[in-house]
Amino acid sequence: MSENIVLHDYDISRSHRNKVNGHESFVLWFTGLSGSGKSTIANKVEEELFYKGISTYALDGDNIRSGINKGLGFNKEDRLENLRRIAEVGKLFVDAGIVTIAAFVSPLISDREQVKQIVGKDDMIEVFVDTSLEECEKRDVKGLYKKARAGEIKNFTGIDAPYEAPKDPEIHIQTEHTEVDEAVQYIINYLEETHRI
Ligand code: PPS
Repeated sequence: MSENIVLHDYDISRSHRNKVNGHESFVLWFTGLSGSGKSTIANKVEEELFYKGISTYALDGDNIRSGINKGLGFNKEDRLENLRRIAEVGKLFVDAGIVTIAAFVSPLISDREQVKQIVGKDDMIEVFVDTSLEECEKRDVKGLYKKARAGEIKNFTGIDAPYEAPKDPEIHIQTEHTEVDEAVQYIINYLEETHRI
């Protein structure tokens, strides 16, 4: 803790907010390669939750990087800082009583461990959006793989920067064998069965 910083306790807490909202708050953290389908699935999961009357908010890679994390690049240190700030924001959202959907490449196990430490182990549900590099490259929705192969983008995850798959994610979606709607339903079922919603 920095010198001369004194934390204040406010009377209205997360548990008051959760009670009023009628549901728990937590971070649903999607990790996977660029183009794996993280944002597509995350977007539809948020929609399902929202129309069930749940307070939600989505934090997404490209959006965050053009705002709060503008200026951060894709080397190891910048990614760690990117994810540290997002985790801190996620923690605030959880305290605000909101089901927070986060979709970030978050390529390293140690990156995601840091997120877990900041958010709190019990408040983070890891969703591995598992799509092979071959498939992501074939889709190449944003044309980034082509640029990375041509050497126009450095440190591109899967090409010249590593992606470490989660060893024990709470939810594992293999997109090459699962339709988007099926994946969304699987995630909603998980949240219901584990009494998160
Ligand atoms: S990270 O690794 O978690 O800090 O990345 P993230 O904040 O999720 O940003 C990923 C999006 O940035 C675009 N992009 C790159 N991705 C990976 N590697 C490199 N070098 C890179 N440069 C730009 C890309 O559009 C990612 O978006 P998604 O939605 O994952 O495709």
